[in-house]
Amino acid sequence: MSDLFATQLHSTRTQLAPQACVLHGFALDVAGALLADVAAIEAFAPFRHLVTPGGHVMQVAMTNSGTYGWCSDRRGYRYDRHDPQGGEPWPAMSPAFLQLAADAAREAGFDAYVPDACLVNRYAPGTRLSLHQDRDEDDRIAPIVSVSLGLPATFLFGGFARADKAVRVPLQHGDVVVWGGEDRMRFHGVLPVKPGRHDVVGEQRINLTFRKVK
Ligand code: MD6
Ligand code: FE
Repeated sequence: MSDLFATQLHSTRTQLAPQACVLHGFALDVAGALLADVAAIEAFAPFRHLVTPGGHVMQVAMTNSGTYGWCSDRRGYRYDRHDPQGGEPWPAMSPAFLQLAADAAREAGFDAYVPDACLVNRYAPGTRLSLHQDRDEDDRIAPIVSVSLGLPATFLFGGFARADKAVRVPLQHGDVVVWGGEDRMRFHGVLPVKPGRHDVVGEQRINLTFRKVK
């Protein structure tokens, strides 16, 4: 994409559904602060490839920040207050994380958003995330706020059944996707990340997914 097009998309919005939208470039101004916070989280709770209940190793590398962290192993998916690797509480959510999540949620029509979990995902080139619903949270109405940093990716945003047709949404560094309310349980995923190098983030895509679990 040309710089001109990228600039035009800065601070515009794409509505995906009644309560789902992309806020283009919404996190650009705070990307540096968010990445510094990711480095601090990673130093304390390293990225790791979780195993699914079915025994597959996930392509996406994950860690967490906040009161609850999303975990997967042979026993199932769940949220845990402690990192199973080491038993410590997950690193607290930073002021920059909380502020960006609340600001993006408000911009998308969700007031007073206070997430209690942030799943931090790292996609190396070639990594994909197959269509899924985020359904391990008690709160099925509060929005998911998903921040893209680094390499671009194509986000898939579908319906309420896996087989429903999904739209392809190009995501750039600094874009934020918000989905909640009646659209909270839509299937979504990420196509394989194309090889490349981002000026700041390098050969990877970092995604922050904020949720309200309890
Ligand atoms: C994204 N990620 O990377 C969207 N969900 O743009 C997700 O929807 C997601 O990365 C559950 C677990 C990890 C994820
Ligand atoms: Fe998800």
